[in-house]
Amino acid sequence: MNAEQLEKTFQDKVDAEIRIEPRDWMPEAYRKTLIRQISQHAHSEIVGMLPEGNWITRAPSLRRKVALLAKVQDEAGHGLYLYSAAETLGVERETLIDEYLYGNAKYSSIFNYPTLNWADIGAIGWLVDGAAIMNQVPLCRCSYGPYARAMVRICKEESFHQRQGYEIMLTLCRGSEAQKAMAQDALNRWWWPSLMMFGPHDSDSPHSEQSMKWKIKRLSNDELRQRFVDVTVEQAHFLGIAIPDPDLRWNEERGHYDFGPINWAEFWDVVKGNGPCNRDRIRARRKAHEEGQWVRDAAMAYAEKRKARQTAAEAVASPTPVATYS
Ligand code: FAQ
Repeated sequence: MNAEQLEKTFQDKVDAEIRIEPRDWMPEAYRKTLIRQISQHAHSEIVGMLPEGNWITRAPSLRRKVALLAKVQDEAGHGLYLYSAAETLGVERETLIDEYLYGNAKYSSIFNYPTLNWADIGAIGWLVDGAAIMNQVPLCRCSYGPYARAMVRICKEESFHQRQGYEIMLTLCRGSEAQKAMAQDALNRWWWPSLMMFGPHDSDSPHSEQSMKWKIKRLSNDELRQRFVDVTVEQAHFLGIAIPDPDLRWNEERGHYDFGPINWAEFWDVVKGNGPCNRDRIRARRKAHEEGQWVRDAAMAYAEKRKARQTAAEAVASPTPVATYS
């Protein structure tokens, strides 16, 4: 088949909802787009451990500490599934990690904001994990098999994370006036950055059109953002706290909430590395990576030892046939 036929067969498969697997032919641009998106997603999960990790030692009770610890560990697991999915596309994990620690690979803008008090842990679970689920459930139907399969488990875990965050918010909102004020303050600070997580407007999103044609993305950035607003506003009403947006109102005609303009200058500034915590986040990740070198070395040495032992055992079990003379 020539390149054109290969491309057509590929697109026909995608259109027929047949998953693309690692050994299947795929256009180079599809492979590159997936490596970009999956690795950015993996980096986000790993950097995303930092804002909440900051509160593990200060959680207000043992139950809260255990739940937060489990959540942060889950994020590490998500990063690992995602790096593994990216590796099926023929790229080394070390290369990807180098690009984000020492190059300029992106990770989600949201993790460059600080967690100032315990209510922020509730707001992250409710809003950030809520936004993550909204964006990631459609990815379970992504055309690339390994990414879609990784997303199934990730979404189940994100769903638990969202609930634990909402439950923290509910507890604060049913507590003292001061606790409710903390919940409101956290919502005020996390609302707009959460809306930014979905990425630029569709008209300013260079990758969306092609990614939707390839069924990597199923819904556009703006569609997902609108779904998130519609669901979350009702949850805020239940909590009894106010979304910090004077333009927010139900639009009967559209059947959706209208909301005010997003500060895209702030978004791009954060993406370019100038958010409140970008430098701290990268510094913390580099330190953890460099201090963990001995663990990776030890794991590699152990794997090599095991392999050598296994090869030796196999040689004893099935010795090379020796020529016999009669
Ligand atoms: N931050 O053309 P588009 C989580 C970049 S995981 C930074 O629209 P695309 C779990 C974009 O990369 C959160 N950069 O791009 C958790 C592109 O740059 P490039 C992460 C952003 O790929 C919870 C440029 O702008 N989730 O939260 C952002 O079609 C709690 C143009 O944008 C995922 O990664 C942003 N927010 O759509 C963990 C989900 N938005 O590469 C711990 C998978 C856009 O050209 C605690 N990813 N950019 O240099 C996706 O769904 C997509 O990649 C989008 C962006 C929707 C993020």
